[in-house]
Amino acid sequence: MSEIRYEEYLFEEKLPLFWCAGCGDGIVLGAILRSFANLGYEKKDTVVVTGIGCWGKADDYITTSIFHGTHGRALAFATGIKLANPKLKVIVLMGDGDGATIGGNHFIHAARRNIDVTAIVVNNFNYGMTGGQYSGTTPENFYTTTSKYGHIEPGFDLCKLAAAAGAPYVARGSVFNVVQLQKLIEEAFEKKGFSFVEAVSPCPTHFGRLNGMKKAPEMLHWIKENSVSITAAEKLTPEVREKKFVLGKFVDKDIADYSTKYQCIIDNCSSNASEGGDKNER
Ligand SMILES: Cc1ncc(C[n+]2csc(CCOP(=O)(O)OP(=O)(O)O)c2C)c(N)n1
Ligand code: SF4
Repeated sequence: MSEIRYEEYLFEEKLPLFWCAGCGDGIVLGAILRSFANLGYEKKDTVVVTGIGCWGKADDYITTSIFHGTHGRALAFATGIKLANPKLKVIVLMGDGDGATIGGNHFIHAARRNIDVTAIVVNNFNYGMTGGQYSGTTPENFYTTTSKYGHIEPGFDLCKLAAAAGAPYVARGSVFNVVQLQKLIEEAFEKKGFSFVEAVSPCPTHFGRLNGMKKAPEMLHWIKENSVSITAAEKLTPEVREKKFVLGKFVDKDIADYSTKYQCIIDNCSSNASEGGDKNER
C-alpha cells in the first residue's frame, strides 16, 4: 500500500459537492479516490473519463487527468484515449442512463473487444440529473417520472450483460457496503482488460421519493435489505433471486486485451492471446 493520502486526488477547491444530500455518488467517489491512493496511481498517467449526468459530474472533484465527454459516449472517448496511449490507466465513470441505456451499445462492444479500461457504473435506477425518468435498469413495477403507473419493462442486469459480452472482470458492490465496494474497485483497476464494477446507489431525490423512500436512510435501508452475496443468492429460487442485488465478483479471468493483441499484430508476434484461466472467486 502506498503512503499517498486520498486527499491528493480530491479537488478540494471545488467543494462542496454538487450532489443532493443522501446521494450515493460521493460515497463511490470516496472509494475511487482511496483506491487511487492505495494503489499509488500517478495523476498524469491516470485519465478519468465521464459522460453526462449527476455521476458524470464526479470528474469535477478529481485531480488526475480528466475528460468530460458527452452523454452515452464516455466509453467511445475512453477507447480512443487508450488506443492512442496504451500506457495510460483509463477509468470511465457513467450513470445507468449514460453507460447502459443511451450508451448501451458502447458498453457491450467495449466489453466484447476487451478494451483495457475500468468502467464504473453508478446504478441509481433512473436518470437523476434530468428529473428521474426511467432508464434501462429501472426495475419492473417501480415508479419514475416517466412510469407513473409502474414500470412495465424489466431492467437490465448489467453484470450479466457485461459477462455475456465477454468482460474478463465483472463485479457488483453497493454504497451500503463500501468496504467491499472499494475492494472490488481496486481489483478492477489492477485488472488487465475490460473491468466492470456496478455500484448500486441511492437517488433519494427522485427514485426514492417516487417509491416510498423519501428520506435518504430509507433508500439505503432498501439497498441493504435487498442485497445478498453470491453464495447466499445460490440458495434462493430464481424468482426471488432476480429481485435481489447480488453483490460480489462474478467474473475474473485472464484474456489478452485489445491493445496487447493490436501490438502483437504490429510486432508480428505469434499470439497465444486468448489463453487464460478463470480466477473467479466467491
Ligand atoms: C445526447 C443527450 N441526450 C440527452 C441528454 C440529457 N441528459 C443529461 S444527463 C441525462 C441522464 C443522466 O442519467 P444517468 O446517466 O443515469 O446519470 P445520473 O444523473 O442518474 O447520475 C440525460 C438524459 C444529453 N445531455 N445528451
Ligand atoms: S438527483 Fe439523484 S442522482 Fe442526482 S445528485 Fe440528486 S440524489 Fe444524486
